[in-house]
Amino acid sequence: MVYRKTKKHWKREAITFKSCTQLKYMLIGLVGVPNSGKSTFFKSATLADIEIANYPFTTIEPNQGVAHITAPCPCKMLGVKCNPQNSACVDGVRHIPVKLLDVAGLVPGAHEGKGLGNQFLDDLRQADGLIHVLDISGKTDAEGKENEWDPSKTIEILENEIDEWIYGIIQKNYIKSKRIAEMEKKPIERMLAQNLSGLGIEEHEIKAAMRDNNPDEREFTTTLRKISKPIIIAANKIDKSGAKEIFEKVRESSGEMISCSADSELALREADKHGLINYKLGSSDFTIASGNLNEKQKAALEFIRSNVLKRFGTTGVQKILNKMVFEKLGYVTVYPVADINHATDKKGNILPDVFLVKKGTTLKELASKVHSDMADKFIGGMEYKTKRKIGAEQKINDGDVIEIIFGK
Ligand SMILES: Nc1nc2c(ncn2[C@@H]2O[C@H](COP(=O)(O)OP(=O)(O)OP(=O)(O)O)[C@@H](O)[C@H]2O)c(=O)[nH]1
Ligand SMILES: [Mg+2]
Repeated sequence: MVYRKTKKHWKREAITFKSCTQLKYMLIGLVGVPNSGKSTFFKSATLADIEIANYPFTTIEPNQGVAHITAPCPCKMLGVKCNPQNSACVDGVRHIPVKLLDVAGLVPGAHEGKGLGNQFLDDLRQADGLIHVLDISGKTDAEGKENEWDPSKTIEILENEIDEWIYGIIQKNYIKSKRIAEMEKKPIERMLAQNLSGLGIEEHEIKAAMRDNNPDEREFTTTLRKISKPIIIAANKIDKSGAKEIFEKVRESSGEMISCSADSELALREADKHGLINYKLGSSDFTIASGNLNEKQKAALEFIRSNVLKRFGTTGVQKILNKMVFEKLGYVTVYPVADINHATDKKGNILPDVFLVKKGTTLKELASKVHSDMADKFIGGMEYKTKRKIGAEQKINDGDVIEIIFGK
């Protein structure tokens, strides 16, 4: 299902998301110059019906949809059969929903209104992290046109545009925040955090960025963006000839990036959806499931197997989504249950819900996320594997199954 930003559709989304027992849906934004493959990445991860084309500015209105990150489900280790309610389990792998946002292409000078400008970036204000979809085959220039081009230049340009956008917002709020902070004798980082809450930036992140620079300095924005909206580079179109060599060169000069073939992922996901192949999220191979494949389809799939999966391990799409949530943003999974002996909710569903919480979250903090109104009745918790009591300040481990105990 895809959600577009019309009032009607946002409303539909709110209803869908509210019915799940997941308090915060991670929001991951896709950014990049036009024609780099953002919509292809989006479609491969959400299977939403959206437009993809080989010319710049195909996407104008943002597309929002649900993708899934994957993590080992405790059901396998515990030897139980689970009944997931807010997620899915496929052969012992939990598929956890996250929101994905695909926006229009960004060109140099967008912050001054070039191309489609950067107004549409406002849709990314609440993004937890950004995936920069980059054409690593060196055939898309910074305007999204087909030209020989060094992709390392695109990295610089894109990050600069994002930073200019955030810098503009900070400057609009800094003077006001400073004045109020002085008047009310409050820390500037608190006032600024209040004014920047629409950007999803928190006080401790502002404080960390202020160690090196003042908020009116441009460097402050770059530091703050790195802390609060990390970027992963998806080195897309790795399937094209010559792309691997450029990938290795750019990685040396520009740092970490993950090879990606969104186009291959889309072909595999669609073939799997239509029952032609068996292909699991993030897998390094697939099997043929139907005799209905014609010679052309077989050849296309074999090409993906030998040219992408065998050479690069996977298509990269799942690896990038997982890396964003678990490594860059530092989340772990936890499975709250109502009955620790059977790992069930009140209705008897086994391992019903998975929550994503930041590494280092304590049991008490988890309790306040699960039952926001019951913090004062909180007593403690029990962990499923050890059947031991755990205290309020104990930190959650990845994959923990926990019963939170409340007083009456
Ligand atoms: N070979 C190859 N082509 C790709 C890949 N990903 C996308 N493409 C092609 O690149 C072109 C642009 O793809 P889109 O997904 O529409 O790009 P976009 O970044 O959304 O473009 P705008 O909406 O215009 O900003 C299309 O012809 C895609 O088929 C890939 O992994 N490999
Ligand atoms: Mg697009």
